[in-house]
Amino acid sequence: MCPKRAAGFALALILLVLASMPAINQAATKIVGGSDNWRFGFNYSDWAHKNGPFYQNDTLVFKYDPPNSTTFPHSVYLLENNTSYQACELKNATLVANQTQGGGTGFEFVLCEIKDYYFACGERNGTHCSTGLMKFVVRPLEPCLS
Ligand SMILES: [Cu+2]
Repeated sequence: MCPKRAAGFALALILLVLASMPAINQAATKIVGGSDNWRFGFNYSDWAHKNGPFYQNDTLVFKYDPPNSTTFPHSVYLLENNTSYQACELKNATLVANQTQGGGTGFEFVLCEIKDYYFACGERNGTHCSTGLMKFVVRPLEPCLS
């Protein structure tokens, strides 16, 4: 990009950021599972019900240790639809965060769209999703501008 255009682009970007600030200020960051983080056997559907509503541009943080000798590896997938969600079917699922991405401060996922997000752990062929309850649905609401 040439300098003149870059300057114009930067100005446009600043204006865009300023214009969208009320929405940014309202966006929340929530750690999935709270202090339980992302683990086997915690009821995440229950967590989602208790910690909603979620809004567009909110950030979900998935925290889980990278594979080691004392913990199960975990991951984060988006399942295709409600049918695959109910069955914990990973065949057409999309990998969102691999086994190591939940380490440290965790993996951040921004709820950019207003749609149903079917989250699940993809480990052990769906067993973490079904037996381990590592799944939940989120449908963000449109942020209201006050
Ligand atoms: Cu898992």
